[in-house]
Amino acid sequence: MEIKNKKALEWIDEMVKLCEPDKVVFCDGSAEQNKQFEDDAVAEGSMERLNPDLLPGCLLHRTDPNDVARTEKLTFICTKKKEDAGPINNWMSPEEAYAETGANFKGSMKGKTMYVIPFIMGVKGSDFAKVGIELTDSLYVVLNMNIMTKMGQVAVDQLGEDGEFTKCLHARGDLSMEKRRILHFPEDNTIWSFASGYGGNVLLGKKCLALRIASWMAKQEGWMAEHMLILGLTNKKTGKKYYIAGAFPSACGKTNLAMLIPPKEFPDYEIETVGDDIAWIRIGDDGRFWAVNPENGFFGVAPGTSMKSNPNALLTTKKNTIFTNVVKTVEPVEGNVWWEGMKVDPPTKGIDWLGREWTPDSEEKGAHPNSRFTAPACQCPCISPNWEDPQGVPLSAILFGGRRAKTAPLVFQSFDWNHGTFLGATMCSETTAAATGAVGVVRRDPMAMRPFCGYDMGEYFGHWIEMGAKAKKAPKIFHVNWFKQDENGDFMWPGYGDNARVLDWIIRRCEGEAGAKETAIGYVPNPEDLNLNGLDIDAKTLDALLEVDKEVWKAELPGMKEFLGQFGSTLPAEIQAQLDALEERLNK
Ligand code: GTP
Ligand code: SPV
Ligand code: MN
Repeated sequence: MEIKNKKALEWIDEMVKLCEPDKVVFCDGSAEQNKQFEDDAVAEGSMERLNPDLLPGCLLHRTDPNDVARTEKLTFICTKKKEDAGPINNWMSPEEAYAETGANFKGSMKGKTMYVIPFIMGVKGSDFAKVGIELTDSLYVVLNMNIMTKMGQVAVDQLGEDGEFTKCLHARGDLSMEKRRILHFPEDNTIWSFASGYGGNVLLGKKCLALRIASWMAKQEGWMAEHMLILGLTNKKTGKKYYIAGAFPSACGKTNLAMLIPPKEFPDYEIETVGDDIAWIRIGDDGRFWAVNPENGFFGVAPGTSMKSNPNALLTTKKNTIFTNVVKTVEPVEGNVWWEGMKVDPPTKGIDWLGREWTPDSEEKGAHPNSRFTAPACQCPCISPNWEDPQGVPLSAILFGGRRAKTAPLVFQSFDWNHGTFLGATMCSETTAAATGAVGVVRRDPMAMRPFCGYDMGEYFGHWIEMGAKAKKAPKIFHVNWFKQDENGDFMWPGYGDNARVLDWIIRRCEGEAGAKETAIGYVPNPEDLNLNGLDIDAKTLDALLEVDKEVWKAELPGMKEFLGQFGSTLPAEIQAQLDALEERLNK
């Protein structure tokens, strides 16, 4: 493999001088070279091979115990002007960031190999794809990038002699929190990640490029980079096909919804998966929103994934998959994987995510709550035939949702685009194990992009308003909540496959066929508007799921005002107008 891009060669040279590796290896993406990388990773001890009869081509990795999730506090947007990062991003000046972490990169690869990973986010050959080059000292990164992106020669071809690319530099360093930094320099199209080995911090094509840097580019270039799943549904009666994108915060159900199987009593739809985490969206000539999944694989949450909850995800991981921080079984079978919520018998003896012996009697969980699988998207049994269409797929609806134990009903529809944008801007969710810090704390996570927006979020809301105004046929916007709880703290809605019933109402609303009642917060289905065929749910629970309590929503207003107030002059007038209108409706 030969890189002919002069800028790329110069930059690689410069970074080699900085990091001082003993050796530089170019990753060409070939099966032979990848096999060699696997063997090398096993030999150095960073990966273990799993049972080849049960899980052919699968590997296991354990991260450092203090390196199990994204570290949002150590993630920075480094723009010349602080205002450009906005009030809710961590900001550092580029000079300070380059100087501080540059000193840590200095000589950090002595005695090690630097791997050069050219990769594409997006569809090969598409003008809507972006090329990156990640330099790393981690084989775990190389092997994951090979699944999550289109890596090697294919990316070098796409880059050409004078193409643009995102400069991505990663070193494991000492894995200390003191030195750990995830730094984004959108003005330089550069990402630096130091002292972590956890997916979201180090697979720089994913959150760092395809969301933070891409959202910045998207704002300049007139498209959108969103933390969204994309699914297709075919109505089996009419044969009509629809696509929906959904923004739910980390570990709030995107992968599960993207692959759902409708319950057998409700066989009206067939679901196909286009993407499970990221959507790049542009307006087509027909005035619709067209969405592309820029990724090549799934980096999915393991715990809770079972043949009951998400068979398609589990089946995707049966070969060529990397498991991180799950239990490795020892007895009665050697070399299988297990995690909490897998709904199969745990091993009588296993090794937990910390590498300790584990049995079902052990007090602590065997798998880390944010343990993950990295699996090729093409292995998903329900992958959409259109998932690599360079044009993308046309969206009928956009969903916002999160974990709300109270307050938000199962589903409601916005009055229009600007109201929908307001719903996204004010959405809330309980924090999860996907990021370090407390779990279960309610926070505002606009469009599920709070940790991933590469610029001022007030400007980002403005971009949403503008995109809606530009599109002749923008998608309808809905809010969903699978996580409403009863007084005992149990989920009231069965979720998973039964979410197809909510998607059905959404599609019928888009077609102007389903009923709803108008409330202060939007259009909410009446119980009879939902198809609940074969679902065992009592009227009281259903009423509670669909309830809009004005007093509860009034109590939300101060929090919304405070949150939106932070943005000052960049908060679009349209969003302020939506807030005022909501207050007026609630007080009527
Ligand atoms: P990221 O990869 O972190 O962006 O997460 P994600 O949004 O793809 O989340 P995922 O689908 O992996 O779900 C995370 C957790 O939520 C898993 O433990 C699921 O079992 C659980 N979950 C998903 N859908 C539902 C649902 O409909 N109801 C309930 N109760 N739990 C769900
Ligand atoms: C998320 O946290 O939203 C993820 C996993 O999808 S990570 O890639 O680690 O960010
Ligand atoms: Mn995610």
